[in-house]
Amino acid sequence: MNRRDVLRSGGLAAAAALFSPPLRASDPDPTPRGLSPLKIAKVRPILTAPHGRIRFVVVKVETSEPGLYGLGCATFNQRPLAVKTAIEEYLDPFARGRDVDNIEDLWQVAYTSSYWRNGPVLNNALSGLDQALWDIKGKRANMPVYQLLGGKCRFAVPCYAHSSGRDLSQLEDSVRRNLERGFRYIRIQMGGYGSPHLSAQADFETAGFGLPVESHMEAGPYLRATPKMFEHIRTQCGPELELLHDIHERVEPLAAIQLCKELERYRPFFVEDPFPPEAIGYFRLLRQQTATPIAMGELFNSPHEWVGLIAERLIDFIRVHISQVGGLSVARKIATLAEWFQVRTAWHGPGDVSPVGHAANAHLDLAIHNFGIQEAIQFNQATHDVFPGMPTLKEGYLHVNEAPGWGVDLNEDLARKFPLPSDPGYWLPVRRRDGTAVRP
Ligand code: GCO
Ligand code: MG
Repeated sequence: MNRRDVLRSGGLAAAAALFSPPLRASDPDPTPRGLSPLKIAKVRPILTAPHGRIRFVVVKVETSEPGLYGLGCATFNQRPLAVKTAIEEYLDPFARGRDVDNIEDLWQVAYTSSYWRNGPVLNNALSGLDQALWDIKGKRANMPVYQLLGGKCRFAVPCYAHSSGRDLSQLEDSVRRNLERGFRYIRIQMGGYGSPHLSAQADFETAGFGLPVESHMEAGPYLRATPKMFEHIRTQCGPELELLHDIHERVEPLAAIQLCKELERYRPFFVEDPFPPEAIGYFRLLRQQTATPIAMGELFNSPHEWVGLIAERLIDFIRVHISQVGGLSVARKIATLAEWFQVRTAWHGPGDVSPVGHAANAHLDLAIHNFGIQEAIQFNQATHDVFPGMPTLKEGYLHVNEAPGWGVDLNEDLARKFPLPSDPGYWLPVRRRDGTAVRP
């Protein structure tokens, strides 16, 4: 075939062949340059807290090539030292000497190396390793990770901002500020999850039950205030704005269903976490009664939690915390599964995901078709200094840079200047009036 025939037939592969003949197995050395065998030399946790009280855990994987390393997020704010131990005592000895290129194989064998699996501590450790290997692969390919995943489906990542206020006027001010900053998707809460300040009398406190730092929340005031909050913001800020809300599992399942039904008329973009993971059986009942779009999953650790919800179309947005499910390798499979069921993604992106984890969220967001929305945080300057190259938020969009891998580095000298807070980081209970603890 001559050049003109190739162009006429329109065969892209044939056209490419004119310029660069493909490698064949019979060629003397079919190994593409840049993929000479490389081994894992060390898997090391780095703990740092430049963003206030948030305890970042980042894994650094060093390789047998001096200076070539990768970073991964293993942040579990409530148990950082348990993750550190899992990495130092178990994952590092397990991974050393293995091939850096075979990410999927390494993930599979490390996953079952504890025999018992799918728990938050080990999943975070595994995510640190997994994401660091993707970072290394990007550096070896000289490409950002989103390119390895197939390239961009959008120019940048649309994000939602958080707005909160103790009363409606404070909340409205916060929404207006976010609109001015360029956000078009805004999560609205009345003074934190479940509006604890709306609940006046805490009999358990008077009785000396529990600890003074623990908070009180009654379901009634929250359930009455939330539709009014939507009504107010819709009326004052108009129909264009996309509104989101996080129930944060703080009410009984049927109360959550009633609330989702009431909110349907305000056309929320999504309502998040109506039930705790132990109550996922209620999603079927919820679905039968309302078309309010539902986001779920930040507390998930196991495929047993997300596979059925997706395959039965019981949720609209899957919002797992990528390090809690074991890393990028798992999240991209979840996204692929979800695509065929018209479930979109909304990866968990709060302050307690490290900048490396936010980069992983964003690279995946760029490359998948069924992206829905991304939760994002405006980190302080200290965090940007510790993690040079981290994604940046502009006009409601998250941008990654074009450097190979995640494009994020870690300044270890600076990271050491931000040690973890001295308290362990417990998730403190929220109690009902009589002291009963509410399960998040
Ligand atoms: C969200 C959340 C978080 C979690 C936190 C737990 O952003 O949707 O629910 O704020 O509560 O990440 O550590
Ligand atoms: Mg949430």
